[in-house]
Amino acid sequence: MSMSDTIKTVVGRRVWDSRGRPTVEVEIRTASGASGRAIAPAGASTGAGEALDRRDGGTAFGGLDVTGAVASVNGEIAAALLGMAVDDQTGADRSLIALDDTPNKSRLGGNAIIATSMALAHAAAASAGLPLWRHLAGDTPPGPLPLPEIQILGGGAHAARRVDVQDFMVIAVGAPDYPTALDWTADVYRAAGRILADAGRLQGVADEGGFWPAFDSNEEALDCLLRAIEASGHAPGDEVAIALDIAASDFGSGGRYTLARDGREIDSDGLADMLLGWLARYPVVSIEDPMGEDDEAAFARFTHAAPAGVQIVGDDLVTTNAARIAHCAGIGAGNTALIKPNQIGTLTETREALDSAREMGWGAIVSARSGETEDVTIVHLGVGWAIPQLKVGSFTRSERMAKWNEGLRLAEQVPSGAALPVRSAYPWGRS
Ligand code: 2PG
Ligand code: MG
Repeated sequence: MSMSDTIKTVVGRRVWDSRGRPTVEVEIRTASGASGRAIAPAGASTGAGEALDRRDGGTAFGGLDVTGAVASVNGEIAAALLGMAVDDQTGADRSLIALDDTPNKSRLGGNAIIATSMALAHAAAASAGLPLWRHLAGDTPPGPLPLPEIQILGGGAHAARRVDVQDFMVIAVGAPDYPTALDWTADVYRAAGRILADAGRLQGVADEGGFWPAFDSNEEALDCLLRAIEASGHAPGDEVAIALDIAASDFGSGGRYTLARDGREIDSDGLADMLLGWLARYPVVSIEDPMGEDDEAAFARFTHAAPAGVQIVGDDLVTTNAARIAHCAGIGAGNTALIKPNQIGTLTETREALDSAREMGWGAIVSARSGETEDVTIVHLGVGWAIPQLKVGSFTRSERMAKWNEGLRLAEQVPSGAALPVRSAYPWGRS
C-alpha cells in the first residue's frame, strides 16, 4: 500500500497458450500482500528483430517446452528482483536487461522477461490499490477505449497459407464508441460466416479465430469481406472499413515475393502495384507490413505511393523497437507502429517504442499475438498509455474475447470524456 512496498516472491510456472503450446506465467507478490501475474504470448509470423523466446528444444511438445524459461524466472530473475521497490518498473526492467545481457533476450528468454515485466506492473497496481490502466497512466491522462481492429478471415502463417495475406480485418471507423464498434463487428463476422457457408467454402477457423476459408485468390477473400460488410447492414468505408496485414516477410525476402495462391512470383514493385490496386478498389484504411522487413526502400516507396490517409503499419518492420521506429520513420517507411510488448521484451522498452512513434509523428496500435491466453494486459496498456487502436485477432475464441470484454469493463471506468468517440481522431471513412 505504500511507496516502499517491495517484491517478496517471484514465481514462474508453465501454462498453455491458445495453440496448446507451453508458455510462461509469472506471479509476483509484495511485502504488503499485493500480487499480480501475467502470461507471455507468442507470435507465429515473427520479425527477425524480435526478442527471442527461450524454448527447450528436444522432443517434448515439438521442442516448444519452456522449462528453461520458467527456471530463469524462479532462479536468476527472482534473485535479482527480490527486495526491489514494486513500483520501480524501469529499474526492474533495466536489471532484467542487464542480467540477460544478450541483444535479443535469448539467455533468460524473452518469454520469461516479458511475463515478469508485465506481472510487476500488475503487482504494483494492486499494491497501490489501482486498476492497471490507472497505474500505467500515472500522471498522464488515460486514453479513450482504443478503436478495435478485428480479424474476420485468417490466412498466411495462421492458416497453413490457405491465402497469402495473413489478416483480413475490419475497423468500425464510423462507430460512436467502443461497445458499438464491437456490435458492428459481430454483425460482420456473422454475415461472413453465412456467406462462406452458403458458398460451401467454410473450413473452420484460423489461429486467431477468423474464418479459415477455401479461397482461390487473395481477391476472392477481399470480395467476401466486402460482401460481408454490405450484408451486415453497415456502410462499407463510412461505417466499417477494411484493414489488412499482408505480413509480406512471410512470403518473400530480398525484394522477391511468392504468391502461392495466385501462382506467381513478383518483385517489390509488382507487389506494390497489386496492393495499390486493392486500395483503389476496396475500402481499405489500414495496411500492415505491405513489404518485407528487409525491403525498407520498397516499404518507403509504397508508403509514399499510397493514398493520403491510409494507415501504413510497421510490425515485422519495426518489432516494437524505438530505434527501428525512428529509423523507418526517418526514411518514410510506414506511418504507424504496431506495439507488441513481447516483441521487445519489457514494458519499459515498449513504452520507449511508443514514445518514439509519437515523437516521429507516427500512429500506434497495441497488439496481441497469434498465440494468446486469458491475459488482458494489452487492453490496459491501450487505455493507460492512450494508444488509439487495439488489434487482438478475431471476434471468437476466448483468448480474443477476454480482451474485447475487458475493454467493455474499462469503458465503464475511464473518465467520461476519455470514453468518447474515437472517430474524430481519424481521417478515414469520410467521403
Ligand atoms: C501479426 C500478429 C497478429 P503473430 O502479424 O500482426 O496478427 O501475428 O503474432 O503471429 O506475429
Ligand atoms: Mg503483423
